[in-house]
Amino acid sequence: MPITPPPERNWWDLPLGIHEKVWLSLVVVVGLGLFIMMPAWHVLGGQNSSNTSFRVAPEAYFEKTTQWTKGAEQTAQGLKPPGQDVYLAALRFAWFPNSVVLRAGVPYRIHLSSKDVNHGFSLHRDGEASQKVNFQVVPGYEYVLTMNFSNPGVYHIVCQEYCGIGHQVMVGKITVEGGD
Ligand SMILES: [Cu+2]
Repeated sequence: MPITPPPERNWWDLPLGIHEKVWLSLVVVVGLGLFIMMPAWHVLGGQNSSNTSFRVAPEAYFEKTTQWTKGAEQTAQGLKPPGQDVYLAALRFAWFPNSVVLRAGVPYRIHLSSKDVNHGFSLHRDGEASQKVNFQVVPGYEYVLTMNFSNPGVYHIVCQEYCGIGHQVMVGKITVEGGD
């Protein structure tokens, strides 16, 4: 790499060298490829998120979740939903309810909303470092995610958006039982 300027002062008027042309072409091709992948992956991607969302008053959503918990079956592992709808409310600094029990292979509609500030819904399977999903949970909006767990196990719900002094204790749990 040169550490002194070229002897000719107007070197920017000189024609491009072959190496510069090759590298610039590569940059354009890679940039275009990544740009095209954005809309293409929307159609071709196998793991696109499936959420719909609509406006809801935070108090109304919390009330709906409370009613839902009353209709769910209480087990040692958490609440078993009566149907395929699951309601989770995020609030400083907990998930309500904080543990639910689902079955593998069943498509559930997971409803999410926040009672107070912006939270994040992310899932981490027990013993695995990778994160499965990550969604914003904004107050005033109800999100409905269609989720079908293919693998039984324990999934930790971790708030992924810094929401205040107790953010680090804001965890919940989804226990997925075998689909046999
Ligand atoms: Cu939070």
